[in-house]
Amino acid sequence: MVSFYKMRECLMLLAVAALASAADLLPTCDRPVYCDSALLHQVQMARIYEDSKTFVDLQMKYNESKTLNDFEVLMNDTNQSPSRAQLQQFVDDYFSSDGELEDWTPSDLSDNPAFLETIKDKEFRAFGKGINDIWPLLARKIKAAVLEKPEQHSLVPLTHGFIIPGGRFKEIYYWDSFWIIEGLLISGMNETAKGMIENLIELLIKFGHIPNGSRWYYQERSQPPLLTAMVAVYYKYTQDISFVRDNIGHLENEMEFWLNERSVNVEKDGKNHTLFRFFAPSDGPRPESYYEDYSNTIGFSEEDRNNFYIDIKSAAESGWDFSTRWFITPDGSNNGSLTDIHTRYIIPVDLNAIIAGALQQIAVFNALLLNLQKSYEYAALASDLRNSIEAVLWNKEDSMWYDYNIRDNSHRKYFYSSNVAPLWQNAVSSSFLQANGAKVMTQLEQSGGLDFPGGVPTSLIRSGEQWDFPNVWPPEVSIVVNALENIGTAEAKALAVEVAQTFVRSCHWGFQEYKQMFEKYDAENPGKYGGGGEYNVQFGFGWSNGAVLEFLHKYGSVLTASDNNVNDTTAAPSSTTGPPNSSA
Ligand SMILES: *[C@@H]1O[C@H](CO)[C@@H](O)[C@H](O)[C@H]1NC(C)=O
Ligand SMILES: *[C@@H]1O[C@H](CO)[C@@H](O)[C@H](O)[C@H]1NC(C)=O
Ligand SMILES: *[C@@H]1O[C@H](CO)[C@@H](O)[C@H](O)[C@H]1NC(C)=O
Ligand SMILES: *[C@@H]1O[C@H](CO)[C@@H](O)[C@H](O)[C@H]1NC(C)=O
Ligand SMILES: *[C@@H]1O[C@H](CO)[C@@H](O)[C@H](O)[C@H]1NC(C)=O
Ligand SMILES: *[C@@H]1O[C@H](CO)[C@@H](O)[C@H](O)[C@H]1NC(C)=O
Ligand SMILES: CC(=O)N[C@H]1CO[C@H](CO)[C@@H](O)[C@@H]1O
Repeated sequence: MVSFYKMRECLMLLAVAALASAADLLPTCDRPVYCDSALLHQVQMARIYEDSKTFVDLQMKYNESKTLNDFEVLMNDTNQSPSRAQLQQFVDDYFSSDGELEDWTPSDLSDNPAFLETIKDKEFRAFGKGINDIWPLLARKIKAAVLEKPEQHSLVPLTHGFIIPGGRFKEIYYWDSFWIIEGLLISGMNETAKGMIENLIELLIKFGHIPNGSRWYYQERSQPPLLTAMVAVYYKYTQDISFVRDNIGHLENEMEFWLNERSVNVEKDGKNHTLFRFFAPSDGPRPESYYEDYSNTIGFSEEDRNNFYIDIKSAAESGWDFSTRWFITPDGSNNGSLTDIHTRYIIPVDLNAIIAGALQQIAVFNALLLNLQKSYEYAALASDLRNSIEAVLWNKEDSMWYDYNIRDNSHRKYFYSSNVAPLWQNAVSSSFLQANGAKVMTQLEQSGGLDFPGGVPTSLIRSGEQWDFPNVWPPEVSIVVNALENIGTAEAKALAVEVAQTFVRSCHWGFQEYKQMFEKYDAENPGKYGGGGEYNVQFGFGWSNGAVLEFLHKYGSVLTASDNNVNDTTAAPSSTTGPPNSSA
């Protein structure tokens, strides 16, 4: 591991170059059919499918060179402008939607996992069982056909079976997997959880980083780097030290990627700091949202268009696709629209907290493995980053962390659920926590973000984007609850329980009403799903199941399905409770 200090000089030069120019960009991926070709452009712009992701998920019937060559013939025959019907015909002749994944029954699935016994409220116990019963509906493995001709698929083959988020997200996704894995471990499915982690490590080995999801067209984008946190939670449940020993090198490699490719120097109060941002510098629209990205840039200059594509992919890398968090208007505010997206100029609180947490965890793992020198080095890196987070992202007057705008060196003083991520990731020193923990809690209470009956929204801005008000995203509720918990005071713990209870009740109502778990919820309407953004709400849903199981497991002895149940934890399940009859 090269130290921050040795890297610093060179990184600053790189960062400045990257900020200055969008030249010399790589294509989105090494598979032209799926990422960078006239074929992709024509098919996506003709809107052969309503959802742009549908086309890039098809498999080729012939090899890549035949497919591209025959398409060129069609282009030549039609004076470079094939009709919609001709394109449809080509797609039908050259692609198939046979399906690349098949259902899979995890061998460690249990009908009645032990954690259910610890849930006092009977309705919630039934809810926990209902969610446990969803796992097999979301379990997939790769079909043998994909392994025979992997070059004819956008899907990247993986060795182990896995749990998908659900709906249009039918492959393995990176940060979703953190909450899925925690849920699996609570359900007693330690082998499935381990297989999920091993799959992500296969992707890391193949690409040098973990892409957004297991598709070639996600190649150049990663996601919030929670791999180390996944290994930590797996270790917590299994004490499987040999797994840690076998994989610690990969965890270190992932940190190297972020350090080399995603760090920037930030000068503040006469001091230089190395911090991290989301940044996916590659050419062209996102293949799976090609029509949307291309249409958004009509009328742009070439430079603005390239910058837009990079910032939109960088925002997708954040997991928050999309949100006012990434908008910078000419006056520097977040009150804009998608064309104001400037992700590269924003130093995000959550990303930096996650990396600080990972560096510290790698130090702990190395200590357990008796690699003391390495442990010491990583602890120093973690401490360095914690100090930078405090120096740059912490706002003393408001007692809160904020994303930082490096274009005009200012805090973005808005409520975002991600603001408290340093507490979640233990990315604060204990003296800092002592001095400020209670103040952060007060600030959070006064922000208004905890005042909604459907859970904690990601922001308080009704922008129409899916990572803004009124949407409640399950992983973010988990971040806020754990942040409160980690403040450590009795008041903060009580508030954590309250926030968890509001959210679990909301999901429970939704589950009773619709027999579904949603990918996102509505802060103002408990049990209803959220909307906005570029696709419809998805069912399933991996991280929602994980977050609810986390809360039922953590607080099962005190949570209640309704105020009436407070003194009657054996209340009969309401007549509408039942298993989900469908999913994904
Ligand atoms: C692709 O398929 C064509 C026709 O089936 C064949 O002639 C060609 O050799 C193949 N090319 C590659 C690179 O496999
Ligand atoms: C398409 O037309 C161009 C220009 O005439 C030619 O160079 C190219 O070989 C043609 N492509 C195919 C696949 O026939
Ligand atoms: C997973 O859990 C089972 C049952 O508790 C146990 O027998 C097994 O050893 C565990 N596997 C690992 C990798 O910890
Ligand atoms: C921070 O880095 C810049 C760019 O290398 C350098 O000019 C500046 O002197 C540094 N500031 C401090 C306080 O070290
Ligand atoms: C945001 O911009 C819109 C349209 O320009 C304006 O109506 C609204 O008042 C602005 N909101 C804030 C909070 O500044
Ligand atoms: C539950 O019991 C406590 C103590 O007996 C009582 O004060 C409270 O009103 C009861 N709550 C409900 C909802 O019945
Ligand atoms: C837009 C993008 O890059 N693709 C996906 C990355 O993964 C998340 C799921 O975590 C999706 O929401 C994005 O659409």
